This record gives sequence, C-alpha cells and structure tokens, in this order.
Amino acid sequence: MNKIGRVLRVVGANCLVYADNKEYDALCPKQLKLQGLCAGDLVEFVYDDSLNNNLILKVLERKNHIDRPNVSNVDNAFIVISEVPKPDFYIIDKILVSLNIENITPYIIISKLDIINEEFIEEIKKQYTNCVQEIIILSALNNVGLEPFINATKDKVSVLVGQSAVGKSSLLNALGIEKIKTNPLALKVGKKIERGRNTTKNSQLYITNYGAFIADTPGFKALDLESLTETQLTHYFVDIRDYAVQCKYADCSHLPNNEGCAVVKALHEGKINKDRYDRYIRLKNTVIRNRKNYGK
Ligand SMILES: Nc1nc2c(ncn2[C@@H]2O[C@H](COP(=O)(O)OP(=O)(O)OP(=O)(O)O)[C@@H](O)[C@H]2O)c(=O)[nH]1
Ligand SMILES: [Mg+2]
Ligand SMILES: [Zn+2]
Repeated sequence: MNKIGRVLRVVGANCLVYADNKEYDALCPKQLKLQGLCAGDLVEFVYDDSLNNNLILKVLERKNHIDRPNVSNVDNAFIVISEVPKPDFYIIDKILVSLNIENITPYIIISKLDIINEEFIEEIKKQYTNCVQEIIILSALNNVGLEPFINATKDKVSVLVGQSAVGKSSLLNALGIEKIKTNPLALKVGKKIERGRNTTKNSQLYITNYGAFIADTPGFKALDLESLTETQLTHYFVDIRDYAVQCKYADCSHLPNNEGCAVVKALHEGKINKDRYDRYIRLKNTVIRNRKNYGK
C-alpha cells in the first residue's frame, strides 16, 4: 500500500522518509532527484519487491522552499544568536527579509543564557521584538528555557539558522534528538572570538520525541536580495512597513531628510529602532546600486 511521508534526508539516491511514526529507507528515482527532492518534502512511496526497497513515486506540492539550507515546507525559522560569537545584525536583517518572502515565521533565539549579559538581551529585544514572532532566551548547556522552543516547534517543520558556534547543534542535543557534533572552537568563548569552520554540513531534518521536525543547518551564507524593488524591501521590513503604508508621499524613499515622512516621524518618536532603520537604508541603497549596475 502507498504511504505518505516526509523526507528527512537525501544522500544520492537514498532517502530517509518519516511516516506512521517510523523511519523508512527509500530510493529516489532520477527524475525526482533532478527536480531537487530535499528534506522537508512530502512524498508518496511504496514498497517495491523487485528493488527490495521502498520507492518514492511522487512529491506532493510544496508550500515553500529555501536553498541554503536546502529544505522544503518550512513553517518556522529560528535565528540563533549569542553574545559570542558576536552577531552580524545586517545579515540577520537580510535573513528576516528572506524568511518573510518565503512566508516562514521568524523567531530569534538568544542562546547561552548562562554566559550572556542582561544588556545584550535588552539590546536584542529593542531591535527585534517587532520583527519576529517571539524572542526565546535559553541555555542548551543547562537545559534552561527550552519550553517556548518546544511549544513553537511542535508538529511543525523548523530550521535553525545562525552563524557557526552559536549553539544550534547543542540545542538539538539538549532536546535529546541524537548526538550531533558540536563546534569545539567555541570552547574559547569569553576570550578570543574565533571564526570556526562549520561543524554541521548536511541539511537533515531530525524528529523529536514530541513530534517536531527540525533542521540543524550549517552557518548561514549571505542571501541574494538584489532583484527586490525598494517597495518590496520595505514590505518585508515588517517593523518599518507599518509606518511606510501611512506615508503620504507616493514615491517616498523614507530617507532621514524627508520631512513629513511617516517612517521618519516614527523613527524620531522612537517607534522604529534606529539601528534597524539604518540597516534598512543601507540595504535599500545596495538594492538601488545593484539595479543601476544591471541597467534595470
Ligand atoms: N556556555 C554555554 N555554551 C554553549 C551553550 N550552547 C552551546 N554552547 C557551546 O558553544 C559551542 C558551539 O556550539 P554548537 O552547538 O556546536 O554550535 P553550532 O551553532 O551548531 O555551530 P556550527 O555547527 O559550526 O554552525 C560549543 O562549545 C558548545 O558547548 C550554552 O547554552 N551555554
Ligand atoms: Mg552545528
Ligand atoms: Zn516616507
């Protein structure tokens, strides 16, 4: 009988598929492989006597797909940050834009609660409370604060993103998923910040004992937002969008010198975080520059 399951991992033609609370090995035919079958895909498969293995018959329609990490049907993304290694907020903002484009619910996880300062937490809250579903603060090492993460991931497909050594694999280990190798470079935490090589290489979904699919993904790469228009960019900066739609100027660039601009007004009133606004302008300038270069 045919089964429907979720792909957890693809290695060559060999897939691991989760269905009926079990994991199945299954073979992926070449044409599906060429179509880019990946972790997160829902597939129909059947046991094939001649192959002596399960065979994937078709891929069900995807809700979304992200390239880096290579995962489909993603509900939530957790951007993991910590005080060490120091976050790159510009990259975080670009990731948020990309997640909003794909209709993936963004969260921020502040990790390593046991070794971070209160000021760091406050700074993150100031910048990101209005941009994400929730800011979750936890320590994987001490098993503190995991409940909100468990609640947010239950019955969902989630990805952990964030630069190397922020504690993504440690969080999954704390959930008891399986022993995932952690990044030993970050043992230097507190002294010198070392840029580590990524320990985590493949896109694989793990399944937790409470029914969550979670991908532990390699440190992030900058995303390509060059094809966006300025209006689209503003739309995906959700904390700025709310004021941009109130702006009375039709073609407003919402730059600081635009008197009467609703965004600039909200900025002066402290309703928009200044650092977020500055990076919004920086990213917008990049988008404009790229368009000129491409002659669009
Ligand atoms: N003090 C403290 N250290 C932590 C915590 N979580 C992780 N670490 C340490 O941070 C280092 C990096 O953790 P990983 O889980 O390997 O980080 P990662 O994000 O998976 O790194 P990559 O796989 O390279 O992307 C390890 O030495 C962990 O022991 C925490 O809650 N508290
Ligand atoms: Mg890792
Ligand atoms: Zn404006």
